[in-house]
Amino acid sequence: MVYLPAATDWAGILPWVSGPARPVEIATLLPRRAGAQRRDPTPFVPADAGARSDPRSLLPDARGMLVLAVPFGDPAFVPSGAELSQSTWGPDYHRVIPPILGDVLSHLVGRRAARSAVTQVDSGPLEERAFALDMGLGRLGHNASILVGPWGPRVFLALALTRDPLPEHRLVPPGAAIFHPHCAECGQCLEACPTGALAVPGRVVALRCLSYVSQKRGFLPDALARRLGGRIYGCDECTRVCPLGRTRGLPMFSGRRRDRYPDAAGILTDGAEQYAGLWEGKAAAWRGRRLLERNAVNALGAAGSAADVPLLEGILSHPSPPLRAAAARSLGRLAERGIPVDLSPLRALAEDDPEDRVRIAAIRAARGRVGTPRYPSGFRRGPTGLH
Ligand code: B12
Ligand code: SF4
Ligand code: SF4
Repeated sequence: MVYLPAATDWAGILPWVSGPARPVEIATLLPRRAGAQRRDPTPFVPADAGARSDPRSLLPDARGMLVLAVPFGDPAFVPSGAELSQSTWGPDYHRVIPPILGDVLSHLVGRRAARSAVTQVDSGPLEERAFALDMGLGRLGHNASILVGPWGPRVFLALALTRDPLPEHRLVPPGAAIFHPHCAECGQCLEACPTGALAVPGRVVALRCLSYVSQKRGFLPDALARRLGGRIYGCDECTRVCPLGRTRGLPMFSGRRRDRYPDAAGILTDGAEQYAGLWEGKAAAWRGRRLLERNAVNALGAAGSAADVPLLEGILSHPSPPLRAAAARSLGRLAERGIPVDLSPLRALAEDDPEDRVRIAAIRAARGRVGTPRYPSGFRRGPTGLH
């Protein structure tokens, strides 16, 4: 059963801040960003820094802003096998948090003002972490997330813009250091990152981040496929290790069995109706079934067993080249793990497949050189100047 507190209780149990809706000074946070954005573009971020930093790009007559942190996940959970990011556990947060924002606003400024508010939850132009920082909700972590109270990085950020001013309410005093003070002597997230994507504390190299890799359609980059391992969607490594995230999230986002132990083979074999029953309305499904299938094929190589070999062999003739390449790689990985695999279909694929990238994956798999990691994990510590 989902625990839903009465409307006015949300404001009592969730951390929030409010104040005037002024453009946020992300220049201090994004000094070297213009160049980095060119080198490291993702389709999920608008290029225009002005639109990301000015609330008027979402609501032209905005005067007040509320920023809410909604805790998710379970710090005690240790993943094994196929894995779904805790940020996708439960109902899709993009869909269920806006009404919660409305409830908190109703409590603060009344129903009428709440009804005319405009909300953004990981779905609009505004740079949510920058507003959360500026409004005093939390501090920036070396893992590039905003750390809030006993949940640390395990919070969704959500914004609401109002046409009326909101009273100023901060949790972190103005002028406090940007980084959380604990980060200076911790660094666990930097060391845990499987791809070295956190080469500079507080900044993610998006194209190397497994969360991004898991959401990008098409071929899995060869050098990152092995690092992606059993991940079906997202990556929790730099969130999971953070010692500041020690408290469970809201019950609705704390994970039922099917979230905690996703069925990778099921993603590939379920009929349309069964798939829809399990995945429709889930945050992890926003990029479509084909993407989850590709990641599931990859996950079977890392976490599957001999029972998965026939399924993977069947996928070698799938019409989707990224799936064929992933299947070849996964069969190679199972062989590497000592599971009996007939390598002749891989050799045939290496000869006959019309796609270069499939042939290359098959050649490497048949030779036992699957996705040799190019990126080192771990990190070299250096000064950031922001403490
Ligand atoms: C695009 C995006 C991604 C991309 C790119 C990440 C990235 N580089 O920002 C990918 C797919 C990789 C991603 C991954 C994840 N994301 Co994301 N993502 C976003 C999104 C949609 C936009 C962020 C953005 O504009 N990035 C581009 C630029 C501006 O980012 P940046 O270069 O890293 O710059 C920021 C900081 O690094 C820092 N910074 C910049 N320059 C410098 C320089 C120095 C010296 C320092 C110290 C800092 C610094 O300040 C900047 C402003 O915040 C936001 C939602 C939103 N609309 O804001 C969610 C959001 C940031 N993601 C979120 C989450 C939960 C995740 C994941 C944990 C999901 C998962 N488990 O798989 C991972 C975590 C990866 C990580 N360690 O940050 C949450 C973070 C919540 C929180 N507590 O902070 C957000 C806010 C969504 C939400 N509403 O809850 N994400
Ligand atoms: S790869 Fe994983 S651990 Fe590294 S920054 Fe991305 S989400 Fe964090
Ligand atoms: S793991 Fe450590 S260094 Fe990383 S964000 Fe958490 S407290 Fe900071």
